[in-house]
Amino acid sequence: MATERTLSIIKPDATRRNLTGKINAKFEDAGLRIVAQKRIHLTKAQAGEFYKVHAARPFYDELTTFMASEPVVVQVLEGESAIQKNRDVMGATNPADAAPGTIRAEFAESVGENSVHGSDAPETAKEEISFFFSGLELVG
Ligand code: RTP
Ligand code: MG
Repeated sequence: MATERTLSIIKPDATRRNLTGKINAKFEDAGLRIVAQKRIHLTKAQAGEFYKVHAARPFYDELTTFMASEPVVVQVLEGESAIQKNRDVMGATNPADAAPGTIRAEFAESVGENSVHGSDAPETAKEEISFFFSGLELVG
């Protein structure tokens, strides 16, 4: 197993309900270390750029409007197999399908407003980390 880094976003439905600490505790309990973190308010254009892979999907406009609706917390998580570990802690996209104890099972409001984002592969993790963080913000 290798130490990896992944990009996580605590989405507006969760920041609005003041759940950042509870969600961060789930990451830390799973062995993930928060090595960078900041609170930002995306424009709709920035949200659209971040989620451009979904541009043709019917939920794209709803998703990017939601992601720009209120501040988010963007963070870099580090640990052994961090990408998969983070997705395991997040749970399934639709909270109705998410395993008990996962972030989405406990906190998500709907398939769209599902509290967290996590990178899905090493290449996307690298791209998504550099989308939000400069080298200076990332301690080695
Ligand atoms: P994410 O990218 O946010 O970590 O979530 P994911 O991999 O589990 O899901 P993905 O298929 O990449 O979808 C990205 C986000 O789009 C919203 N979505 N809405 N209304 C819908 O049917 C629908 N489907 C997806 C969710 O916010 C999902 O996390
Ligand atoms: Mg995804």
